Amino acid sequence: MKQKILLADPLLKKYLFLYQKYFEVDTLWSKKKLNYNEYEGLVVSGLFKIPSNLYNKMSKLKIISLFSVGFDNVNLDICKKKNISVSNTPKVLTNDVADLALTLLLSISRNIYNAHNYVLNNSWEKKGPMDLTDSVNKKKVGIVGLGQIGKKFAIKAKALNMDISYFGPSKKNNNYKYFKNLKKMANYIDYLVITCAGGKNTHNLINNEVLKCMKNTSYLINISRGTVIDENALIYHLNNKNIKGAALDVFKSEPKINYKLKKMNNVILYPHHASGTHETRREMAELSIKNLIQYFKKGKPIYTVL
Ligand code: 8YV
Repeated sequence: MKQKILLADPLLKKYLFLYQKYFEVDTLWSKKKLNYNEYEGLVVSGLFKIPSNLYNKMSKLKIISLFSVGFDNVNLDICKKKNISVSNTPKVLTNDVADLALTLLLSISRNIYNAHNYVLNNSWEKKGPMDLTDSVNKKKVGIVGLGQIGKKFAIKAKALNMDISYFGPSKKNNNYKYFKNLKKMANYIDYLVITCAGGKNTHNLINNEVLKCMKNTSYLINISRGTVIDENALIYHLNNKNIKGAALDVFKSEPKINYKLKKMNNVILYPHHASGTHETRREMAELSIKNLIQYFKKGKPIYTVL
């Protein structure tokens, strides 16, 4: 008999047919009245904030299979108490997320968004050449959190002849420059690239004190979680041109974005879509299914968060 699982958010709609091959599936977005006590598995994306009453409503829940590598949207304390296993989808998204970090870095440096508009609104014809942009060649990039995505990003940035440094809890076995002190790194680099995990350990890690140390020629790129940055402090420093620009894939209260960010021309905004390619999302769906299958067979998913 197939296990009953619940898919939580419409982001998973496209892959419903894949889950249906192996499980009896209901979806939170259907109009159908659901009996929450039936489901043994719950699948959520990294964007889905699990309401706390859902843990209680789902009395048979055995596993939360994340359609993401990040798991800051899951209350691990409750899961531990209720003996709910939690799995995620690392590795399959690493390349695309690192690529997006690089895309944002290059786009903000070469002023792609304003350049595109410069052509569209005929400024090129009327005013002549646009303002010069910034080269990334030989520039210093500081990575906050050298995990799988940070490491992959470093390799790609190195290929652009960038000088790599990183900040994290411990020095790793590589040739990159290590900073134990984030403020010192913020002061040293031309690009601060945030790739660390979200959650309470990194909440507002990039605060006013860190931002104050950045140079007025430097840029900030965030593909981690909006919670890692004190967004009001960032807006203040961007407005005052203490930082040259920011390119952001994630936001504090996404998908609602602080209106002040929308008014700035020294930012590039991306809708939390770093893993949003056909290829990677398909692999994430397949891996989240494999996690469920292995859990139901062997009591342990392939990638265990808890
Ligand atoms: C997705 C993510 O955008 O993996 C993560 O942690 O945030 C992203 O891959 C998100 O999970 C959509 O499902």
